[in-house]
Amino acid sequence: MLSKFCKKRIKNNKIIMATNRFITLDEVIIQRQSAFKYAKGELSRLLSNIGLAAKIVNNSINRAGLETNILGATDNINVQGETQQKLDVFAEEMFTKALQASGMVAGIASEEEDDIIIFDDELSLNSNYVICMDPLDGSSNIDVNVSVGTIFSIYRRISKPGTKVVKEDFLQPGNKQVAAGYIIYGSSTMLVYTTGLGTTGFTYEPSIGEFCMSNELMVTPEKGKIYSINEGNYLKFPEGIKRYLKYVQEIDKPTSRPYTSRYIGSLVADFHRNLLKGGVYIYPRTASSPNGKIRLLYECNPIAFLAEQAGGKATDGYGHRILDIVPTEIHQRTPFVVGSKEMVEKVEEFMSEYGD
Ligand code: AHM
Ligand code: MG
Repeated sequence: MLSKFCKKRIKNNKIIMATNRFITLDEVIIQRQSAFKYAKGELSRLLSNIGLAAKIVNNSINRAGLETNILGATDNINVQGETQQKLDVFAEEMFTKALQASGMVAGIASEEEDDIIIFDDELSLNSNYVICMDPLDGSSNIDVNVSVGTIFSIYRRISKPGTKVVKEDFLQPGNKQVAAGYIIYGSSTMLVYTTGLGTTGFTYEPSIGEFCMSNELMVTPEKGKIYSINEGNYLKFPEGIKRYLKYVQEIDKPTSRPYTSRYIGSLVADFHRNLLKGGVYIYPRTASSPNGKIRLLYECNPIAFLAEQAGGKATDGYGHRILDIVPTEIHQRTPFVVGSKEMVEKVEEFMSEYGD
């Protein structure tokens, strides 16, 4: 749901989609920090450091075809049972270093690590924030020059500053996020983030090495015509999803059906396109993956927060708002339906009528 802040800005016609001067990420973060309810400088520094790591990773991704040591798989299998790509490992290292250097983060939960990473230098121990991240989402697309992304989610820790962070600091529901965002390494590189006052997009300008504001307030269409799902899994889908797919493929002029199928296989890229154009991304549970594939902490929650802040919706397809799910495990998975409000609600309707 759009916040009062966004509605007021839309009403007063204060949305500037493209500015006539370059306003950088750092400038915007500082301008907006007065609206933040906790200590002002901390989150700003943290977001700024995420921007810095994004530039370093972006640089390597752009040069991936030319670097001999950066493409391809490592010998490691991560906690998800997936082979780690070299760029997965590199991106994780860059983000971890930048976050520790900010001195504002006490620990990280990452897709690539079995357990939480605890920072125990004095500055980090005394800091207030923890991060959940997927350093490089869409890994299977790295080697073939298709868009990938980084996803992050920021929480205030529950444990006392001055002590080491514990798992419970990360097992908070998504509605407790203080900020979240992603970086998409695509035809251009963009950083999109929210602190609960709308969703804002920045485009990387390589000539000055800065992220510049390009989408001040991103508002997603209430309905769209794009559906994104891995249809290769069709036979394993719940009955509700099979029926929904039949519905979107039917010819019906008044509702602009059939819809268009678009699936990149990088959540960040599929979500980003749907956010701008209107659409729905679905990763349901399947017969072989009863909890779906997408991870709650560092994929679903941040994307759900951004979606809601842009006027969209995110559920598990069974009537539960993603942001209200209380996690019990760091690498917990959940079925995921996210995007334009009316489209998500339609999927919910089919799921409640036909179920699994
Ligand atoms: P990853 O974080 O290991 O890359 O996995 C998550 C990705 C999502 O970005 C994407 O939407 C999905 O997995 C694609 O999965 P599939 O190949 O099963 O369609
Ligand atoms: Mg991922």
